[in-house]
Amino acid sequence: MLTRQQTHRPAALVSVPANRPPAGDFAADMLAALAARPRCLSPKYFYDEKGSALFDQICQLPEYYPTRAELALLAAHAAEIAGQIGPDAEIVEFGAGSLRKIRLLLDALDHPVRYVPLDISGAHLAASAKALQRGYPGLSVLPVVADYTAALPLPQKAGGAARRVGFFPGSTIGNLSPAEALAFLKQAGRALRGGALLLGVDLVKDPSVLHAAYNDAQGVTAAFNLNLLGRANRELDADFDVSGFVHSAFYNAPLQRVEMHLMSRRAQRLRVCGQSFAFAEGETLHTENSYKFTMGGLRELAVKAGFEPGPAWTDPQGQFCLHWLQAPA
Ligand code: AVI
Repeated sequence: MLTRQQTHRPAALVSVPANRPPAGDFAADMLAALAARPRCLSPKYFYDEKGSALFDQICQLPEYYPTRAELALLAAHAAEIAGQIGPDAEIVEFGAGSLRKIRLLLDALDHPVRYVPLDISGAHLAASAKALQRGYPGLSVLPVVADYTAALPLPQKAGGAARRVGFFPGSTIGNLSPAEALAFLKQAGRALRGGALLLGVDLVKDPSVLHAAYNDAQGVTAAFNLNLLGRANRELDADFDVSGFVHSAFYNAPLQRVEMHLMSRRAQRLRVCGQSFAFAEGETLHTENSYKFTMGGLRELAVKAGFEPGPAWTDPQGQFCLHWLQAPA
């Protein structure tokens, strides 16, 4: 469905037709998840307004190192990365959250022509884009509300843009299954033809570091996970007893991923959209996978999708990596 984003914005921040994810998807996907075994729901439903705000808090947590590690890499290598991007580029950011990272790039770039942030959370994106526009009044900012894992409803490349460069930070690609990640990269390769993708990925590391990052002491990650049930209660005529579930997150080493689940504390019944479901004690709804990568594994995936890997920037502890991937010509 093509809709027009309704926001009040300054002149350069134009409204765009966007592929807004149909509201009905959450209901259908939640019902399908509850009917299936094992029960699994896409992590994209975390990001309602409250979930997006909780995720911003996660990024500030002492245990959640990826955001800090990636910001430090961008700050340290901005000039080199800007050299790869070149002058007069159009930057497309996938999953643009609070837009902190892009500022580091924009500050280093030689006359960026346009910035196109894509995100599933319309209200959050509009607010972030507006704030960014204030800091860069001369830059054309074109926010697009889209589930970029399903389709890339990108506008035509900006007139005067030398090349289109994608920016996919935060290791959000790790929230896709390997098959979905490959499909996304193939699609991105087509959209960025002749340009490149700057991709940030979290690296395989000591499981205790990963465990702490997804089980923070303040319980913000738990609140983020449990908000999914609150969201269902708010939006889906559901009656989840949120206190009847507990956040569970652990590293699955053979699959190189952190798994998040919501585990039922007791045997219980609940209703969603008029349908009744039972949870046994200890039964879970699997809410997220966060895949971790090796340098070689990521390069292999990129090559499979048609990209040509270029330079990669990583920190001395090997926590996080930014990959420069040349898109097909
Ligand atoms: C957005 N994404 C990359 C985060 C991650 O680490 O997988 C989401 C998250 N889940 C729990 N904490 C953060």
